[in-house]
Amino acid sequence: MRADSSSDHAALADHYAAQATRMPESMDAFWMPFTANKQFKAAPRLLASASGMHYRSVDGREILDATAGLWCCNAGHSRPRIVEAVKQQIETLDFAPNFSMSSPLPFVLAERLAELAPGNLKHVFYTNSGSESVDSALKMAIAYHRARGEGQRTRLIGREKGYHGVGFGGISVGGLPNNRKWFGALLPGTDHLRHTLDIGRNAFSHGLPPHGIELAEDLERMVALHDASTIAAVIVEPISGSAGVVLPPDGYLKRLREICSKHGILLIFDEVITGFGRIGNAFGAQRFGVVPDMITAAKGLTNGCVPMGAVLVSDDVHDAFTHGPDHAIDLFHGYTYSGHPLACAAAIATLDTYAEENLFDKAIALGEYWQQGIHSLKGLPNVIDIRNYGLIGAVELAPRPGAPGTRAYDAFTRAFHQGNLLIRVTGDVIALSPPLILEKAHIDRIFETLADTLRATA
Ligand code: PXG
Repeated sequence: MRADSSSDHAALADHYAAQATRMPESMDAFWMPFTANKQFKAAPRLLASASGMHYRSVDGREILDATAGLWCCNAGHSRPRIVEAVKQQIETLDFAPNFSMSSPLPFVLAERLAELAPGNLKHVFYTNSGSESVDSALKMAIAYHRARGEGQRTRLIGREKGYHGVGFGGISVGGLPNNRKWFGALLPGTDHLRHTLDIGRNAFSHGLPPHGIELAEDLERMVALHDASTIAAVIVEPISGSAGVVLPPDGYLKRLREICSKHGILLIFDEVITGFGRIGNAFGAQRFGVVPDMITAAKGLTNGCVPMGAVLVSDDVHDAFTHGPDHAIDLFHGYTYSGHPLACAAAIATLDTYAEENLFDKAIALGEYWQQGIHSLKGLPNVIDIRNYGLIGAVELAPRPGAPGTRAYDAFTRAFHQGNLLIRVTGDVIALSPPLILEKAHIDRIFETLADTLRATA
């Protein structure tokens, strides 16, 4: 099909729109990520379009999105500014290299992000995903110490239950056994803090769990074991998402910051989920009053509509790379699509939308109502814990004996097919992270549907 005239253009638009909204003829070739492919393809769930708080499935049902896609569409779906900016950009400049060349938007966006960032995190390195942001930050940490003459500081400390994407660096500091055990020896020289999930002491806490600040002292144990002089960085999610929403005990992150500073260890916050308003403020760092040395971001950066990630880097870390002669390359690292113009256009319009609609305040403004809503599920069948912070929520179910994960998965499919509600499950945890544009009526609907779903799920 050619596109020489406006009628040809209209025909092309129809052709592509039809293809994108109907059931595909075959599902064999797409090897779906993190999915039980056989199970999915036997009973597929396909989304055809989206607007605001809702998806529409290929069978025409309107589905309330309680997960912001996959923790990424923080401003809701297909928002006009973002659509306009992306359309305009693709028609103007489709690609521009950023190795010793560039275009205007990466600079414009970096200034905007530096304004939003906490403390002196004034430098922005672009990636295409959270995984790439994490691997970039880990490499920067090791290279930073080397640039300062402390090349023996190479050890990277993560945390049990941590999720830092799927690159070799990310799974090595990550703490989810299924994501690690298949992939060999991983990076050498990593270690893991203990995780902070303690249902025994903290079940059904409203907001941050009161018990567990002492778990931050685990870093002192690492220092005693490895010696601080070998440790480059600690990476943690302020709130772990993929592990099923694990919250930091009150005061824990501040204590981690103190111990890192005392020993010259860089602190990296992986804010792929907590960034861009999810818990109030631009970043979790600000909500928790803790300034890390680097922040990794992605997802909400472009409202999920064009892949993009970023590492926000402190003056101190950045400046360690700038002492060479003018012709020296600062950092031997980067991606073809670092600072892609389409992603930058989407990100700028996303930040404009967040600002125009005060969306970073929503998690605080609605936090109390959200908290009441989710805790109303206490007492329903199999509910063993409920966790919430900002506009994040988790309902943990008792696993079925011998069949872990199946109870939550059944709740997920029932919510989708019968309740017209999109939730997310990991293991036996139902995780919720709605678009920040939601209103009280959506919160009511989410928890009413979830309550019905849990009552119906044996
Ligand atoms: N760090 C964190 C904290 C994340 O949550 C990544 C890194 C990796 O991002 P990319 O863009 O490479 O996927 C993530 C991703 C879930 C879920 O259901 C969470 C993520 C991805 C997919 C599903 O919890 N987080």
